[in-house]
Amino acid sequence: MRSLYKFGLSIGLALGSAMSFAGYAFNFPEPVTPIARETLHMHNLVMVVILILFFLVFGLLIYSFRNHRKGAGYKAAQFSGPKGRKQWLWALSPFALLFVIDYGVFGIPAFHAVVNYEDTKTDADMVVKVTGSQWLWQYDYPAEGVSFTSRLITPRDQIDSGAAKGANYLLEVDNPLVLPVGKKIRFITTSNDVIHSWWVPAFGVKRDAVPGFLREFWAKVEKTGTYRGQCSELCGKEHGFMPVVVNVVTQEEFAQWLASKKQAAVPAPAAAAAPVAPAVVAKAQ
Ligand SMILES: [Cu+2]
Repeated sequence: MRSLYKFGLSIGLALGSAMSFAGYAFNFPEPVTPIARETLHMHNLVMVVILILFFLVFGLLIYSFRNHRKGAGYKAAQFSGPKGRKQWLWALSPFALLFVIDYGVFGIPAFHAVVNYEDTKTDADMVVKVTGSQWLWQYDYPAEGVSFTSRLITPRDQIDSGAAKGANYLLEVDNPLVLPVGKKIRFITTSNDVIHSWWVPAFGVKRDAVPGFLREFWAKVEKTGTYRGQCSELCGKEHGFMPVVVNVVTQEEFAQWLASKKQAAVPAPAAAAAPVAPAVVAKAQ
């Protein structure tokens, strides 16, 4: 009894401390893409079915322990002779039930979700390439000719020397990824060094960025806003310092942002006319 009490207390404390972490919640974040919604539905479906099975099985078990015990004078059933056939019924019916639940109730929607997740090409509106590096993300818009890196900007003293932590501690970057709302974005991901993983919980996407491979995923974000995520594959010393921030904006705002990025990428006429270009200097050294 004492050990049971201790067990209960430790579980309570563990849950209590987990809840005190800001930003951590028990449920999924609000889904903003078709994939995230499907994933959440799948999760809820499985959760409901396994809870029903849990209470059914344990209810039956506890009922039998109480009412069918020898101490209460219960006579054990004999499964020999012609009654033996019934035994097979009891052995096979849970198997059949689990088969139907696994393949029918879970399997079909899960299959649909996986196929949908992998379908990056149908009706894709634009392509964004995501490259993981130790320890930042690089974003390229190949068709638009825009590319930039995205690094953590949380001040070092918040991390190292106990300065008060900001609202988006470790989840803030210099150049967030900008996407238009309601467009299907086909992401292609890879890495420059080790395996990273691009993850935005509200999008329901997480895909490993593997050096030497191009892997794909997609997102069609239905709501404007700022979404945050993290690298979710342990990738070295600063794995915890390469967050993902995505600004989802309207079509017009996206067009404006794209134009401003393109302008920044074109060197100013004065710089282009300079006698020695920086690249030449670098080569000469
Ligand atoms: Cu990483």
